[in-house]
Amino acid sequence: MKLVASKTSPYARKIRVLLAEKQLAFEFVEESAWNAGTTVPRYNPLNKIPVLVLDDGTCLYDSVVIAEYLDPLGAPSFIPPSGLERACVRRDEALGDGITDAGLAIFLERKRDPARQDPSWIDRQRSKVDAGIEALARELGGKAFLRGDTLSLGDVACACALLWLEFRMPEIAWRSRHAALGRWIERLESRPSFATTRPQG
Ligand SMILES: N[C@@H](CCC(=O)N[C@@H](CS)C(=O)NCC(=O)O)C(=O)O
Repeated sequence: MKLVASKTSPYARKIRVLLAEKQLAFEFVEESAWNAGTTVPRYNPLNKIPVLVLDDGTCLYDSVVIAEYLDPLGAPSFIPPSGLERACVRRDEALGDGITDAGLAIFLERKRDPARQDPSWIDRQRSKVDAGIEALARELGGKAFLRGDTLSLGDVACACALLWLEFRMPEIAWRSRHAALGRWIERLESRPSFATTRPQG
């Protein structure tokens, strides 16, 4: 299988971490939807990465669908099999992805000509980022992981979101407000799956 992705996308990092944790072999096709002449629409009509291209040519997007497909392919599993436990991990994933969505909306708005930027839109998205981080900090409390005593998909998604914010918007400085989140993320960053997928570029 091939992963079409950039080395900066937090959604793609979520998938790269899962692939590394499960030690699944794949070809990395480095692409961005923003490149002139991008090939991403060949794989995803929505022109977004990540896309997982299976050996028979099937293209899977988005990252939520790719995670669903990968989870049973190799140990360990990062999504509980059923019920409320599963829903809570998927909710944690939605929280991480939602923080990323709001952060990305700010990042893209700030790339526009300053005269055309909408400060009220930026504030709206910023309040989602801040409330999302607060909710994550409450959910984690002083625990080592969000759910139980092992890494789950929710930890991966939320950590990728916060580390991307730090990469693109260091002024948010969430570590200074949330020491427990800082300790949690330091432990995750020491895993080879996170250490080898740091955003570059
Ligand atoms: N919900 C999607 C979001 C994917 C996404 O927005 N990817 C960004 C890169 S970080 C992208 O390719 N954006 C291109 C665009 O919006 O045109 C997922 O989880 O895969």
